[in-house]
Amino acid sequence: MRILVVDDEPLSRHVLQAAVEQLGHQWTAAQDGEAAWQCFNQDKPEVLITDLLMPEVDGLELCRRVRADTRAGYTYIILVTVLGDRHDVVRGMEAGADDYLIKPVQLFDLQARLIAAQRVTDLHAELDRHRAELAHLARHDPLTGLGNRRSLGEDLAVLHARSQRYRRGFALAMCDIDRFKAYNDAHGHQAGDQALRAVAATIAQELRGGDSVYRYGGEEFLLVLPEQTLDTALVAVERVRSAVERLAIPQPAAGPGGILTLSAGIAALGPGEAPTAEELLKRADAALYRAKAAGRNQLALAHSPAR
Ligand code: GH3
Ligand code: MG
Ligand code: MG
Repeated sequence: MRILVVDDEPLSRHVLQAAVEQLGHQWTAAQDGEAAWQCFNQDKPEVLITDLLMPEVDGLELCRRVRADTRAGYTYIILVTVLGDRHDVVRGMEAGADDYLIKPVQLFDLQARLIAAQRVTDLHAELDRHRAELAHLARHDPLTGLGNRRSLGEDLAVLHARSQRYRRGFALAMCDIDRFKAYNDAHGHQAGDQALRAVAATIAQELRGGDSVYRYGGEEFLLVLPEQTLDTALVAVERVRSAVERLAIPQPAAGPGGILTLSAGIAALGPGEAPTAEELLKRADAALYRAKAAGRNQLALAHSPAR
């Protein structure tokens, strides 16, 4: 494990360092609480072994700061104190320490504490992994790996608020695969899933930095294009449309030699315009409907009330 050893008395510190090293762990050392806090921030250690009484930032304060740190990973804290200051240990445990040792520290006692520390930090690492996995699952669509409807809602709210505050525009494009029901009917649902994955990957690949794509529904994808106007969004979405066409996925419903295509409706929020994100989505959806009605495999721009 990576262990940070803190003690203002050089001798105690060296004894601890030697013991930690003998037990096969890596260590860094600090001679006071403030230096320890800096070491902690640089390279969050798995274990902190700290003297309780130190000038200025003492062991208690260090415990509090470490526990207030919100980064992933758990630092197991062992307080070290002299027998006479034992009563301070309880305050230290309340401040976030996990265990304590009485000076002079015996190798055997340290070894036992570090076995417990390893178990606890391993458990926390596993919890962190599960938490990250859950957070990912909550925001992503399992089939395509794209952001899901929920993450779209969250991201769009942030973008919309920012656009209002800083008077920045953005564009949305609602894309929908053409005659996808027929594709499924002809090739089966599994092939349909594969086509969805291919289209999703292609859209993601065609987007430029700062733009994002979400799976809005079954065969619908929503592109979010910050800082874009209707005209510039049109160029970006046309790039996406033609890339999907170039995949040349056979689509029987499009006639002999037909391929799978995409239609899209684009809406943009001009700087200083006030519609809600929902209103903008509605406009993009209405434009998509017109693209479909006009024959599919094409884009349509939303009519904003101002235009
Ligand atoms: P249009 O050109 O008007 O958009 O026609 P469409 O057939 O694409 O539209 P419709 O809304 O009638 O059908 C969408 C189809 O998309 C129906 C459904 O079976 C298919 N679909 C939706 N989600 C999935 C999915 O996760 N996997 C597969 N394989 N198909 C899906
Ligand atoms: Mg469709
Ligand atoms: Mg649809």
